[in-house]
Amino acid sequence: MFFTEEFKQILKQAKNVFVLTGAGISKESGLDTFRDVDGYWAKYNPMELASLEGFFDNPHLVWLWYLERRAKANAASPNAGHLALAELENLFPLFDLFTQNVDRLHHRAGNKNIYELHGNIFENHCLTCGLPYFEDIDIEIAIPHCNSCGGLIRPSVVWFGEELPADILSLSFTKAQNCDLFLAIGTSAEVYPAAQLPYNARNHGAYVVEINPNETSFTKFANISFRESSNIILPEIVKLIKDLKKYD
Ligand code: BV8
Ligand code: ZN
Repeated sequence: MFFTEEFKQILKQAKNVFVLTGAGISKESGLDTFRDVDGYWAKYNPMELASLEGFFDNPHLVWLWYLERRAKANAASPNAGHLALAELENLFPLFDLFTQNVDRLHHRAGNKNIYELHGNIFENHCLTCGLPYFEDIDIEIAIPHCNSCGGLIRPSVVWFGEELPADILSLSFTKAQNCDLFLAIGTSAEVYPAAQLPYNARNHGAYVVEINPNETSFTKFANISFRESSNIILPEIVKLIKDLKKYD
């Protein structure tokens, strides 16, 4: 794979790396992105299923969707792209991984500095009082209710129309403005406020790299955009950095 001298210089000098991942990095692990939902779910709009209204309208259907996705995420394995990011974390003095994904494949790949902007699909909590709910979710008879207040139990993801965790969101904006290298990997950069991060990084002087087999609305703002699959190019970038450090 060809890399420009400019890109090599950036990799050599980078001290503070910010990585933003979207559903595309988990595609090669067999997990669908929102856009290419298929099969049984094709007749539903994920934007409706992943929303409070959708849950209130049909909690049983929304729970079925999350239980199916939870099982798929459990059965999936981190791919070469996830594993490369785990190596990358150890190649820079400062490295933060903010993910829009809820599948926890970055945790299983071995990254440490992970921030989940949209929650995770494995945990549950009470919609009313927020209490975590650790029992198995069995929706055969009824939707589980909170043992403390009787509220409905929901998956611990951030739904459309819901605020992101305030501490993680403000940290992401601060770090995006202070990084010198920003990698936007496998995201359509269409879901806000996460999609704002690469623009903020660019406006504060970071070198912004996009990795996506397709063009996105962000492509023209990136310093460099690789029309590549993350599981292919990320291991190449790790190898390049190791070679650059070896001969430095
Ligand atoms: C908020 C968890 C405000 C759930 C997710 C109108 C009505 C309601 C809201 C809005 C509205 N207009 C704007 C909004 C705000 C809304 C928004 O931005 N909507 C967009 C669609 C316009 N945002 C919100 O609602 C957020 N909250 O704004 O609150 C507020 C303020 C005050 C008070 C109250 C509220 C909450 C957003 C979080 C939603 N939850 N996930 C779950 O997973 O079930 S978002 C979900 O969709 C994913 O996490 C992902 O981030 C996003 C997009 O999904 P995908 O398309 O699958 O993924 P992605 O975008 O990453 O694209 C995949 C990419 O991968 C593609 O580009 C593809 O080319 C690429 N790819 C494919 N293969 C590969 C690859 N890349 C690399 N390698 C490959 N091999
Ligand atoms: Zn409760």
